[in-house]
Amino acid sequence: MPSSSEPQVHFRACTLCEAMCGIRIEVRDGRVHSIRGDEEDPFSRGHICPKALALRDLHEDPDRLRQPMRRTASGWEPVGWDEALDDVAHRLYALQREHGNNAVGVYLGNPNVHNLGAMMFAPELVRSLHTHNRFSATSVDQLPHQLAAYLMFGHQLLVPIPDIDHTRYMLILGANPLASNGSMMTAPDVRARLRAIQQRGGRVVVVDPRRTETARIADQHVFIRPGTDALALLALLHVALVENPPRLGRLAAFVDGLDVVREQVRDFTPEHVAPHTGVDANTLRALARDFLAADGAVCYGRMGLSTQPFGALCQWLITVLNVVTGNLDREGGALFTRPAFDLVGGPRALGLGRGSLGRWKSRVRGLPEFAGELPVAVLSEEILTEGPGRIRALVTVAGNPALSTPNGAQLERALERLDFMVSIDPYLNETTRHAHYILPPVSPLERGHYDLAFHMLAVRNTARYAPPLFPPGPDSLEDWRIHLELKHRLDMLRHGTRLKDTLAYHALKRLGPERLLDVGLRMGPYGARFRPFRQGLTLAQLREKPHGVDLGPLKPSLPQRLQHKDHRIRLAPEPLVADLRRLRETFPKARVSSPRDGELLLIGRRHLRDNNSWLHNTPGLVKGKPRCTLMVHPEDAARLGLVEGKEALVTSRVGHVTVPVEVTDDVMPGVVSLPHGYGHQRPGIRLTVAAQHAGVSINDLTDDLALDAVSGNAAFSGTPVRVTSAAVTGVGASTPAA
Ligand SMILES: Nc1nc2c(c(=O)[nH]1)N[C@H]1C(S)=C(S)[C@@H](COP(=O)(O)OP(=O)(O)OC[C@H]3O[C@@H](n4cnc5c(=O)[nH]c(N)nc54)[C@H](O)[C@@H]3O)O[C@H]1N2
Ligand SMILES: Nc1nc2c(c(=O)[nH]1)N[C@H]1C(S)=C(S)[C@@H](COP(=O)(O)OP(=O)(O)OC[C@H]3O[C@@H](n4cnc5c(=O)[nH]c(N)nc54)[C@H](O)[C@@H]3O)O[C@H]1N2
Ligand code: SF4
Ligand SMILES: [Mo]
Repeated sequence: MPSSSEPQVHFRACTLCEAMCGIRIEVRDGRVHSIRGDEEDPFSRGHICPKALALRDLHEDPDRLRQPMRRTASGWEPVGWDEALDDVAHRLYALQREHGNNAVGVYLGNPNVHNLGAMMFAPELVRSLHTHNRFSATSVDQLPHQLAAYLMFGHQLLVPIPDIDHTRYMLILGANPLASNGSMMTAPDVRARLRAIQQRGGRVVVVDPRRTETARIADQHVFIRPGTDALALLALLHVALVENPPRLGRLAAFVDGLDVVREQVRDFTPEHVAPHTGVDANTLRALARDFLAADGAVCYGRMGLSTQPFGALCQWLITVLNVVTGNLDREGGALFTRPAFDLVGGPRALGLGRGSLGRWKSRVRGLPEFAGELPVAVLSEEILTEGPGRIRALVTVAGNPALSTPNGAQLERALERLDFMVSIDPYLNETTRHAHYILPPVSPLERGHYDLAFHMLAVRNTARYAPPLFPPGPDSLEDWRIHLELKHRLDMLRHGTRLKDTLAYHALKRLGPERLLDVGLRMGPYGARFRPFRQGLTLAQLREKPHGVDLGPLKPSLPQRLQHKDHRIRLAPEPLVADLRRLRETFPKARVSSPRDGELLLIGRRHLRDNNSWLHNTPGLVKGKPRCTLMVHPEDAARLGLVEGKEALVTSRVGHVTVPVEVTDDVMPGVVSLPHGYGHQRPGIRLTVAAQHAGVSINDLTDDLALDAVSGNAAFSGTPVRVTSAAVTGVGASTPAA
């Protein structure tokens, strides 16, 4: 570890987004001097984005909490770890004894999946809470992908990944990888990879209600009305299956349900769906024709498709399109990964459950669990609605649901009603300000790192481990230690001191994430265990390869890789086929649905320099023009009297915000766009820089009642709103938060 004044160089992967770019950190005098792209990383080849430098800023941020904090009548006070952990465990357990285990809720946020220790130990903490009220950012994000994978392939993480490096036709719906750097598709330097498709004679097509950064470099951009993609996909399938013979190729031997799908798509002609989607029938036919003609085509859809009222249908139909055109499990289509630490096919104890559906239901709205979790959109009603089983205490782990979940303002009112709340988080922010305790982990540079999640989703098989760059402070704990310490205390309160719990605690503490990682690597597909006479992959080997190792391109792996017992693909899972009825009712043939008079449809957006809600405290990332603006089409602006740079009042069923207008024909007429992750004007937060770039929270407008009915995922896209000039109405404040 660096200590002398000699410059030292350290290699690791950036943990801020899914691209897992290799970075080269130069340390001088014990401080980060520079962060650059690692040219020798076989996967990212030197690529980084402006966010990488935030790793230094996070490490040095004076606002970052470095010891546990307790909220008192007179404000926050630091407190020792043992005292904090003991008190937290006691208070959680006391509430469970009095009101039942479900009185405690838990929410896991996105950064957990970028954290090796949290990936391994947060599930332990969650299990030790013995509650059905488990929530995570999954249900405001990729839940439809996981549900479709579970139903079709038998495992929630067996998600097909676009073979971006070999495809000749990439149809992208509701994703903006040039800003997001790719999602459910780990692909550092997406721009170069998309360009390469074009250079080898292929095409990139983007379907999006906004002409995004990605749409700008695509060969074709198609506007679509928010929330109607399932119809467009059905029309593509109509052309592929009804007007053409199916081309499953070798997949035909292990696909069930083709006839059901063909029957279902029969009436979804391009002509039928065109008035609803706003995409004309000729365009849809041309898309289908090009897709069918390409030697290696892939359809890929992300947030814009997952977070709409038919999110699960969208993700299902995307995969169906890839299957029936013979593009699943082939080079240039969509393939499954074969990661060194395999969360799907590896030993059960080290993997993630296959998934499950409807083992229990939420108390108030009766929504089914998926993979042990309930949709986070019900969290606030589960706190606010009286009666037995009400959530009275909450544990948040690396999450900011006040800004990241629908109707965040209502959730904040609910958080104030809790008897007890604890947050494992480095910041005093919009969510954690409601907690009684905040337990801060070490900085990202003070922990070892291996991407358990994103190697699962990467467009190439690689593996990389990095040890901590800086030794953790003397009185600081990594996330996993906080999880383990809390779990141990809860176990002891619940069961008394049992020998097996004590042994397990000490064993896990000694092993830590690194030793478990080593076991997983050895037992994985490249591991030493299966190759006794040859060298296989171990952690020790990875330690010697600081740039990571290349394990080759994605390869066909079916039917062996399928996780249903019969190793077959279920093309027409019952819950998804059944949901087509709701789609038909929502978009009847006879009548074209249009937004109610005067209503616009709100969609979100991401910017390269934002990272969900929590990177706005980094000066380098918030400088420049304010980015939290409402994009409005010129026709709508003129009709509504909205002026560039002037404030508009945006109102939805659940709240209102006031935000500057940006007039641009990059959005479709009838559609407005706000970024998510802003809204730092809340009192009591300790985010000095972010508070000066507060913006407003889109989730003060999004509706906790708007869900994808099958998956329970939040349906952010297409929130109906009214927009007026704030100058006219004279309203000047955004939705008051608790
Ligand atoms: N309207 C709308 N809402 C959205 C989205 C959208 O597109 N539109 N996107 C959704 C998506 S895709 C996601 S993933 C969610 C994200 O939702 P969340 O995960 O709830 O929110 P984040 O903004 O990622 O906040 C992460 C929190 O973790 C803390 N943190 C950061 N690093 C660490 C760490 O190493 N350890 C610990 N313990 N804490 C850490 C931060 O301080 C912050 O409080 O938001 C969703 N919300
Ligand atoms: N810079 C940056 N990078 C990030 C993040 C970040 O906050 N900032 N967040 C990370 C996370 S957690 C995630 S999950 C990923 C998300 O990665 P992406 O999904 O690629 O990111 P988004 O920008 O949300 O892209 C969604 C797109 O869907 C479009 N859209 C909205 N509604 C509809 C619709 O109804 N139909 C169609 N066809 N399109 C629609 C939007 O206009 C937008 O362009 O990004 C990750 N990377
Ligand atoms: S693209 Fe993502 S992983 Fe790469 S440097 Fe930027 S934030 Fe980090
Ligand atoms: Mo996400």
